[in-house]
Amino acid sequence: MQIDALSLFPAMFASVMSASMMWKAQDRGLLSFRAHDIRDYATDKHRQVDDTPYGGGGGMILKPDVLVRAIEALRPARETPAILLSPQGRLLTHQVAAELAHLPRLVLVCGHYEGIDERVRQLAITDEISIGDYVLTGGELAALVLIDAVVRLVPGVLGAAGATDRDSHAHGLLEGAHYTRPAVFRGLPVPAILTSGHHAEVARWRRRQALLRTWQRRPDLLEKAQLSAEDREWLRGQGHTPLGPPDRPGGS
Ligand code: 4GY
Repeated sequence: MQIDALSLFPAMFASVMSASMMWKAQDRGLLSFRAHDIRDYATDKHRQVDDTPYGGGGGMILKPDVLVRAIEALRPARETPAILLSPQGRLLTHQVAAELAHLPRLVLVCGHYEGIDERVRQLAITDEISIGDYVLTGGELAALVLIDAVVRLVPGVLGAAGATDRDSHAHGLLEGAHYTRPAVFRGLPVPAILTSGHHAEVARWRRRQALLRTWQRRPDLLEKAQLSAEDREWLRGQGHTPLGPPDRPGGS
């Protein structure tokens, strides 16, 4: 996968992209990443990238000529999405990340200051994504969040042990608790079932922990999750009143 980011502060990408899994993905040849300076696409002698807004009001707006030229230079193929990171975009979820992880190439556009000229959206942006309902000073941190969420889903990036199908949200439930040695820590024991060696019982316990945690912390997710008859039966036994969708064939 090739990812190109456009930013006025391309140095913001360096530390995140040269650590941990993002580094390994590049080292293994699974990801090619480059951050580009929007200012390199300015043509006047002052290399001006922003200007005051028509109609007044404060702040600066990224100039459309510079930004459209930059996006077009990085996006020779019409199939490559040019994604603007903004609070006005569709919310980034596991499903959105999984959809993007299939694509061979992404161009990420990071605004700064008050925003971008609307005509950039009309002419050169194909998708707009938000990482949450809050406002950042620029799109760079949002782009890094998107890159991390997408790249870890690219086959081979996490290696054999890093199965992403067990992730929180992959099946619409939160993950349950995890434990490692020691067996007792400051008086707190590891649940006995995990050291019992009964794999089917462990799997059932984990499923129930995930159901319980999702019910307690994110009941909205439980409403949408695909639950088996056994899941619903068990939740009812815990006092949960089932309001979610009816059982679906193949739900596990
Ligand atoms: N939230 N999700 C976000 C953001 C900053 C002004 C446009 C967000 O994705 N991006 O807050 N971005 C703004 C700053 C220009 C981007």
